[in-house]
Amino acid sequence: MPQMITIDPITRIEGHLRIDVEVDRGKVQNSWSSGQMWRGIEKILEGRDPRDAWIFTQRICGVCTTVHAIASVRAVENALSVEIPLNAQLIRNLIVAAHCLHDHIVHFYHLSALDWVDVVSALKGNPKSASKLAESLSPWPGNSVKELQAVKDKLASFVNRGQLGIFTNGYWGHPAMKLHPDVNLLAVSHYLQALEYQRKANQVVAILGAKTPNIQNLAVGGVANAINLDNEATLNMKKLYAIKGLLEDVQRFVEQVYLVDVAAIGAMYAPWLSYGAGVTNYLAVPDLPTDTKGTTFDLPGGTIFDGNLKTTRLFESFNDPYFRDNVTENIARAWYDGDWTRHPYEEDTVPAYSELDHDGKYSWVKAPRFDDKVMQVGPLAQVLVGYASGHKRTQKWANWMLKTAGSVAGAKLGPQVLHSTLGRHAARAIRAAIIVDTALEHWQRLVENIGSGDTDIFTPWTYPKGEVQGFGFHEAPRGTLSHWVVIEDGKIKNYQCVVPSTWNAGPRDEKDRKGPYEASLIDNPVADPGKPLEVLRTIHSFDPCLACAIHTLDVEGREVSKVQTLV
Ligand code: NFE
Ligand code: MG
Repeated sequence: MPQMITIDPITRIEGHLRIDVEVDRGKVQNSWSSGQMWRGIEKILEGRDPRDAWIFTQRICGVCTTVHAIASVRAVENALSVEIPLNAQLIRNLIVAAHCLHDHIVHFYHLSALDWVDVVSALKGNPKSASKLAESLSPWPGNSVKELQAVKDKLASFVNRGQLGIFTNGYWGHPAMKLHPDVNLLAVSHYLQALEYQRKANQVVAILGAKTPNIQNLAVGGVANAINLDNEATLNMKKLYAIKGLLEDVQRFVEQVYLVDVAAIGAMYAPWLSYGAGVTNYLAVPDLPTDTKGTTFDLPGGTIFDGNLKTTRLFESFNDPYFRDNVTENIARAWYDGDWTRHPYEEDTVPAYSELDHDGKYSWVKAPRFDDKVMQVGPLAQVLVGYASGHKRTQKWANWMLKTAGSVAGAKLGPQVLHSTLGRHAARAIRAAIIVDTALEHWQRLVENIGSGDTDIFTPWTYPKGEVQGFGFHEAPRGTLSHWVVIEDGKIKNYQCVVPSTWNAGPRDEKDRKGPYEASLIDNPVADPGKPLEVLRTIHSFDPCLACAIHTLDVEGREVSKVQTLV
């Protein structure tokens, strides 16, 4: 008998996501992804000054505030044809790189590792053999017997007091948990250490952005970081060297802990390299621009269709018509008035809630499409585009990952294994390594540019009369983010955000094609329908953020039925 399992809300994510799966013969046969809340940022922006849009849009989400600020200023600058100074470009790049490092570390350790790591089993780990295993894989000084013993003692004291503190409510002892107690002990100790390193990355955002979450230093036309090496209050060598030190600490953690953990844990769960592919059309946008116009980038972006790396086509600039002309959103199955497919410049936002109906409308999330195709976005898309296009850093770290995981698993792994649930985790770690290396290089460029006497941070501009439109994209931690703005006589006429989690969490469309979350769940095993851990594994691998996906919160606070509340 098929069984319907509802997980509502899915937690250890940002926002409110409901997943329904139909399970039969131990496997998922059908699935629905539903965003369960609504806000109105895009409506709030209508009629306002486009210079303020970045401040509003970064309130879309409590997790990725920065990314909406960046996409917004890029969109308005694109509409006004404003070119920003090199210092501004590099300062923005350092902020988005650091934000992304914080985000990827938090995602792996704090939001998803406990789908794979059994905290209670770590109590049976042996600090001596765990340390020996770790030292065979990495020079990280935090893997000592003493360190691991301390973590084990801390865990034991939680359990002896009858509570696991932050680790309460996990699926401990679930049959799908497969790691050796020593590996669980190591992973729990890295979970705690990761808290320190995500903070270091975020400190970089705070130093340059003046505050985090919700940076304060942007302006349409540049940044507001005055540069004067002889002044305590401005961006000076002291602050620049603090940033360098923090990034180097994070780089060591990424190389010696994060990458190694993902490779080793991934290898120990090898069957998950064949579940969860779902949609294998991929979309990523280029980022970390190296010039003032946005025509050269250190992170490539583009499209891949049907999982075929030979189809890779790159986006060339912040103005590329291949991106601009191919994005649409469809609302046939989403709670908005109508059933249209429209380009973001042409969209309107008219909420129309009705009951959740699997055969009709069932989500607040729209269904974005690229050239009428369902696309998966996120680190995997970006890494595959980089790998296929010969991007050196991507190839270096992706090959490292495949080789290391392969040697632990005792198998030869090629890039095709990345189309999977674990592939998304691997890609996020690979991307963190690429980004921290690139950030340090951009730090060097910034210091050299300032050293050459350039302290320019802002390009003055004025609003044109009449109507102009622009788009800005950013490869955010969860994937391709784009903001679209129509400006009339210096006021916002229309504003649309097409967000990474919207691409991935979106519902079916007018042709009944499933979105990426939905498609990725088909054929996932489910050992115990009362504890659908495997469903969480695949959904968490995307790093869902529903606040972003819907950028809207029901003002009437409509309650939806909670069938099951799980970790
Ligand atoms: Ni709210 Fe976000 C990112 C954006 S979402 S976390 O990354 O944009 O999908
Ligand atoms: Mg939107």
